[in-house]
Amino acid sequence: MEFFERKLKDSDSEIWAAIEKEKERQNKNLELIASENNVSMAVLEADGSVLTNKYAEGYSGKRYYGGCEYVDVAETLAIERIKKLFNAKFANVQAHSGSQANMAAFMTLVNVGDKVMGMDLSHGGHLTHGHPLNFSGSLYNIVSYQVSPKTYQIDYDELREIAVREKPRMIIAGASAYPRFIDFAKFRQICDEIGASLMVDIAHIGGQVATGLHPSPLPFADIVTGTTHKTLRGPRGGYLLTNNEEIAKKINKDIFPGIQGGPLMHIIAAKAVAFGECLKSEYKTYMQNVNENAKALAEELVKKGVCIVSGGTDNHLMLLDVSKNNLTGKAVEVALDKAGISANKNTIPFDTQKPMVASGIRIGTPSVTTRGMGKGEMKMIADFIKRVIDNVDNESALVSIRDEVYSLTAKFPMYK
Ligand code: DSN
Repeated sequence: MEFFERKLKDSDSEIWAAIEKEKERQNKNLELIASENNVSMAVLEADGSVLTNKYAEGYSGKRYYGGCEYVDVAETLAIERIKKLFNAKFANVQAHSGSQANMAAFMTLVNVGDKVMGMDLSHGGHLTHGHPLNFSGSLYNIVSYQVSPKTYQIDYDELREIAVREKPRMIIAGASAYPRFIDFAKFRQICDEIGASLMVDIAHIGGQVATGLHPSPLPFADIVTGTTHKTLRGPRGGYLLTNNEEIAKKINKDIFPGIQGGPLMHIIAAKAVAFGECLKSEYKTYMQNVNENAKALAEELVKKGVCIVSGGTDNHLMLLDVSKNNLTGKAVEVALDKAGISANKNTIPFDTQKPMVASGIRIGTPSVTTRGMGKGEMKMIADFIKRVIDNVDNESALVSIRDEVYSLTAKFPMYK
């Protein structure tokens, strides 16, 4: 039947054109958004597969629909692979996003109205770690912790002081804009002292944890949550891990029927493909390169006089404090875009600007490393960024940087 054969280009030229343009943008631009990456054709294929047609409420072997025998295979593979990747006893791969994974972790570990302690968003945390406009901040009683004004890193003595004073029922470790190692053992000690649960969100550092480049939170956390589309280089989505069987049962109930209905089986299949890729030795090399590139980029930027929050990075991301150049994150983000470089404005600790203006720019190396770039290219990228910072209002300078960016990316092609 023609309906099943019609290509997107012929059936919806407007959406086809938008996708083609986006593909061109991804190929030509330097992608420095720390939470983005570029998936393999295998992941894209599973993502765009006929599994999108299938309803499969429930879990493998216990579904509310017939005809689930093949999607069961996909979900079981995804679960087995992620358990192996993180050395975890139990996993749920149905969370549609990191936010929904975090919501399920809240539902499993605490009750509405309970006190929960999370990292302040502008100090590196995440919306779902207690922001007042998010479910976490509106349904739970949030107390936040911040980084030290001296080191711009977590001060574990202060963290303990707040925890002992406030006695939260749960503490959240993990961040979306924190470039330093996180000491999960210390978090556990503090939680044990006050009888709190520990939730760890590794949405950003999942790749480092999976490859041993960052200590694992699994031995310490009651629940670990994460996303599959950042350093793990998979489709957009979330997951939850635990080593506790009772908690695992509760997580499964809280994801379905608690929060979600039918799981996205095409996404779960694509997650399985990505986890399979992460289990290969070449993924470890990739993650080592991601971290080395980030370190090299941060060092080059510091050499050029750009201020990096906390002075450097231990992972794939860094925060530039552009207030030191009398600029806002917003102005630099726009200028970088004009130069063919995608990044995002980000509040920095103790920021005096509103989030939509911000004093920082967050950049990361997962995408450029996937393209095959190395230390030589990081030097060039640092040079591009510094020249953009020096020329935010100079349109012709930005256009000429963009030409150089396009020549660089042309040497590292991605999707045809
Ligand atoms: N996870 C966030 C990021 O790091 O971009 C978005 O919610």
